[in-house]
Amino acid sequence: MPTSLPVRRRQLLAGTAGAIAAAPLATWSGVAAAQAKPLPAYAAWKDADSLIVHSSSTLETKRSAMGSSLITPSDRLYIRNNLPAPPEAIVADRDAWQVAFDGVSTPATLTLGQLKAIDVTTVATVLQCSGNGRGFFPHKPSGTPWKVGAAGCVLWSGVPLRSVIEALGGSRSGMLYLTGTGGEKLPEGVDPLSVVVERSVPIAALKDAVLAWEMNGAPLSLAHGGPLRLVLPGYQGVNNVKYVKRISLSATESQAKIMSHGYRMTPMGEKANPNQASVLLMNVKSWINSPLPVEGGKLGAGTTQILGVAFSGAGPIKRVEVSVDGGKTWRDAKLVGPDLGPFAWRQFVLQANLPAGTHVLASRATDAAGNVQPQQREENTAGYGNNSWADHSLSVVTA
Ligand SMILES: Nc1nc2c(c(=O)[nH]1)N[C@H]1C(S)=C(S)[C@@H](COP(=O)(O)O)O[C@H]1N2
Ligand SMILES: [Mo]
Repeated sequence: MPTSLPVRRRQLLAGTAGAIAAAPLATWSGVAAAQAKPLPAYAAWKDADSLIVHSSSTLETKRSAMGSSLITPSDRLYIRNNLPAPPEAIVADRDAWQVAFDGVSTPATLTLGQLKAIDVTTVATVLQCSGNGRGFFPHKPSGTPWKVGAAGCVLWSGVPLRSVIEALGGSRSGMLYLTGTGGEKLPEGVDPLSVVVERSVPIAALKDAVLAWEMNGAPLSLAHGGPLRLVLPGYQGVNNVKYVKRISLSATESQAKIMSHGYRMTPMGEKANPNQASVLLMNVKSWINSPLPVEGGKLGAGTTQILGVAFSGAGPIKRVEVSVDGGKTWRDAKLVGPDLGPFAWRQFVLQANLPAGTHVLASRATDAAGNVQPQQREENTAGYGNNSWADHSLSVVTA
C-alpha cells in the first residue's frame, strides 16, 4: 500500500511511533487498498500511489506527491474529463490528426504533420482546474472536492498558435475571441451544444497560445489531450482544450453550455448566467507541500524547511511570505529552482524552527502586477477560484 510505509517511516524517524505504526502492516494495507478506486484504463500508466481517484474522469495528485522539483511528472499529474476520453485510436497515427481553422483570411484544415512544419516552441505552464480548492468551501459545492491536487506544472512543446494564424493569412477583422473545440465523440440524441467542450477566451490570449503535441518531453498522452491540445498559458484548466479539432477566431463567444452557463463565478443563491464572470485567468495562489501533518502522529521538532509552490495568471511571482502562526506574522520565503517563465510556478522555501507544539503554516503569494493572495476565498456556487491562504494552511504537530 502506497502511503503506509512513508508515514510509518516518518513517525519512526520522529521517534513517535504511535498506534498506526504499531498496527500490523498487512491489516493497515488491506484497509487502504479496499478504499482506493483503481485507475481507469486510459490512465493505467499513471502512478497510482501518487493519486486520489475520485472517479474514472477525476484524478487528483496527492499533496504529499507534489514533489520538490518544479515539474510535475506526467504520471502524477491530475486528470479532469467532462466527457469520456476518446478512444486510444486517435493517438495511433498522430500526424494524421486534423484541426479546422476559421475566422482567418484563408480558412483551412491542417494535419498535425503540417502544423509541425510551421513553427515550434516550448512553454512551461501551471495547469490547474478552476475547481482546485473546492474541497475547502464550507457549502460543499457539487463537483469534485479537490484540495490542492488538481494542478501541476508541466512543459509543453508545439506550434505557437499565432504562427499558424499568420500562415493562414491572419485574423479576419473584428474577431474578439479565440475558441477551441474538443474532439470527443458526442453522445447521440442530445443537443451538441449542451455537451461539447468548447471554450472562448479573449483574442489577446493568442499571444501566448500553443498547439501542443508534447508534454514533459514525451508525445502528449490521450489522457492529457493527445494528439494535440490547445494550451493557454495563465488560463484556468478548462480553457486548455484537449484533443482540439477546431480553432475559431470569432466576434462572439461560443454558445456551448460549458461556456454560457458552465464555469461562471455565480454568486451564492443565484443561477449561472452568461453575464457572470467566466473562469479565465488564474488568480494568484500558493500553498505549502511540506511538511504535511502526519495522521495520528507528530513531526520532529526543530529546524524545518517549509516548501511549496506559487503562481499567478496575471504575471510572474514577486514574493512569497510564510507564516508559522496562522497568519499573525509573516516572513519572506526564498524563491528557489529555475525560473521557467511567468506561466510556470515558482518553488519557495523558508527555513523555520518549529519547537514542540502545534503550528499553523500558511503561505501568501504576491505577483508582479501587485495582486496579493487573499485570506478568504470568494464565495461562489460552484466553488471556483479558491486562492484563500487560510483555506490552504496546515496545522502540524511537532514533538
Ligand atoms: N476536450 C476536452 N478538453 C478539456 C476537458 C475535457 O473534458 N475535454 N476538461 C478541461 C478541464 S475542466 C480541465 S481542468 C483540464 C484538465 O486537464 P488534464 O486532464 O490534462 O489534467 O482540461 C480541460 N480541457
Ligand atoms: Mo477543470
